[in-house]
Amino acid sequence: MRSEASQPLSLNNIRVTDPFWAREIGLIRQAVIPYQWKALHDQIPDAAPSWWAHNMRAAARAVAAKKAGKLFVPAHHSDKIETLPEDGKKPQEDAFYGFVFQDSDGYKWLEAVAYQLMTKPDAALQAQAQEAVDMICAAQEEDGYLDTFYTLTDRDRAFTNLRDNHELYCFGHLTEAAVAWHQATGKDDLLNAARRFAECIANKFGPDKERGCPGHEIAEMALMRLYEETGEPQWRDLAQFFLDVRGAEPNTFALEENRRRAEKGLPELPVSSERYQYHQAHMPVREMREAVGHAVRQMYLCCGMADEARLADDPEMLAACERLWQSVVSQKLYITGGVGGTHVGEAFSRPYDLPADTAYSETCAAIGLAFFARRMLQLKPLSNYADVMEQALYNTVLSGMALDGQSFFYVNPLEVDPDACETDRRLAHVKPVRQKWFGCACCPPNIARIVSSLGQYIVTQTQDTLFFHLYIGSDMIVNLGGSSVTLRMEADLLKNGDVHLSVTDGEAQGIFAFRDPAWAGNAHVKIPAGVKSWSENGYLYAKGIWKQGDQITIHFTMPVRAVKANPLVKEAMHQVCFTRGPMVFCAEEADNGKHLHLLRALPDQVAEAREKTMVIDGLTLPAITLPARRILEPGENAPLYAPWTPAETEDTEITLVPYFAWNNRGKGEMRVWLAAE
Ligand code: FUB
Ligand code: ZN
Repeated sequence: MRSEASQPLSLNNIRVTDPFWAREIGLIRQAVIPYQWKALHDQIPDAAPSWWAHNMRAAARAVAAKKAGKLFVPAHHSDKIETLPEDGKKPQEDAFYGFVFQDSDGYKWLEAVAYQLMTKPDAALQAQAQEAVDMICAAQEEDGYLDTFYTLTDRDRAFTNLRDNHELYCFGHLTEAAVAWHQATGKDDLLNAARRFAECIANKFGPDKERGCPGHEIAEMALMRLYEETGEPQWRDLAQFFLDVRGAEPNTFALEENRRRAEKGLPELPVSSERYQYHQAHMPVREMREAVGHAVRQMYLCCGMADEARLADDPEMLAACERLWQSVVSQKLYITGGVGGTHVGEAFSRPYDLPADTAYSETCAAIGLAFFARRMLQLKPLSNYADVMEQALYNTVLSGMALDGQSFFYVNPLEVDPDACETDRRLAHVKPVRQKWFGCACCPPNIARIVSSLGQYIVTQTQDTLFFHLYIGSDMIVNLGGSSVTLRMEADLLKNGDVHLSVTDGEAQGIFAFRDPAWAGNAHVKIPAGVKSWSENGYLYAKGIWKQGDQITIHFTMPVRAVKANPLVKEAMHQVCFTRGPMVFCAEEADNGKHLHLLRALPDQVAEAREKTMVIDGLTLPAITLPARRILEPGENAPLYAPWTPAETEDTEITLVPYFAWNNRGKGEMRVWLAAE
């Protein structure tokens, strides 16, 4: 273990009280979790089916039949599955439906529930989650294998297509849920199921066994977590094996593909790694420099790598993580904290290719970036990691869910014209309104789990230092240098940059380190007399003996900022975006009329910006108004082209709302980047 690494607090020891975020966490508990439970059971009218409960129950019946020595005849072969029953047909009871990774949706739901239970016990919710746990355990095969797709189609073909068929991905999500459930309830039913599946995997893959690695990463970080929870080193070893075999020659995905081709009498393909960028298997991970391929996969891989860097104190892996981080934040990050510039492969595009209207920016990818950032913070407290984590959380992660928690975005563009989305197939991936559910529903339960575990992103600690990464109001119990203190942080960044920390109980000696956010103007800090303070890597450190009644106040000024992109971002050339604190603001048709591209913002007059509030869906949110100009709309008979003349404009005012809150007032245009005068 890297000696100076910090750890998040257990969710038992931190309670979010922030006016905005406490509402979000409550919304997940009261509205989103019940809604998603229904979705997993296909009980949301007019929504895409989930098949989760169907597949789990069907797999449990198959497993029971096999245990009883009965012949189980699959309804489909694994090479030919149906995502939907044929038109008008009832689903077959013992058939698998949906994407191969459908199991993971319920695992994420369960993980979210576990975090909620840690924050606040709830017998009814726990009983519902227990039902899910029992369903999952019943679907586990005798040898520990647990993946309903293969159980219901063709178990003999398990582990033959790690590249595409996601059984290690489902294992990863199962394990994440199992650890959270164990921490929340002390129960080891699901943890044992995860362990048994892990054993089944470890019996097959490893340094002296078959070579192979996950086609969609997450097992790496999940195994590291299983190791941290159980102390059983074989799980860290398996994670390390998966990391090191990835991209090594001969490429394991190519080998398995050739085995499948041979069965069909097809010629072999080259076994080199070059063509596996999408899966981040194009080179050994320790050599990676650029974030490429499927964005969620890349982010989850980075998490596993960062865990390895921390848990094995592996400097080579840390250096690779730092390079990948730089690649993302200096060339491939949307201002909204999203990643993944192209829908082709749901992937990172080339450097600086960050289109606004065709953006992919999958909600899960922003969540993955926040996971990665927290892990980098654990390794080294540099404020840039927290800045980006905050940027992802306050913007793209939140925009993935409606303010009422009943509909979701998978893709998070920075510019939307509903007419274009509905008529132009190049924009088929961009939905102008949030959806009730998705055939591929990875994002909604991912939002539920990250928001429910928000407490783990606010602070991390070493033995003697508590790092305040996010200014989100919360109460916490912390052990510093062997003594326990209770702290209350009050903050509400939706309103202003005032942060107030008080020691409400106990006494301890140690250091508090406060991040100086990139968005802050000036910081005015008041610390008790006699406390030594200094600044380092974007954190203000304060060392002293902290006792009940001690107070620290920080006032960060939070001006409205006009922001431009690096000129190499072609899509944002001559455009400006307005931000305040961690929030990116956008213009919506509801406030500014149609044809938002005709607006000309005036970045030089940003000092004229007026902050106000606006009630959207019953929630009071910050808004900004700014002086602007608007190009006059051409008359009906205006020619398509005409000799150049300066555009005719009129003075106007634009109103901007937080990006996360867009599309909560019906369908309409939206723009983050506005043409700059
Ligand atoms: O493949 C599993 C999940 O489905 C990915 O993370 C998402 O991008 C979606 O493709
Ligand atoms: Zn997703």
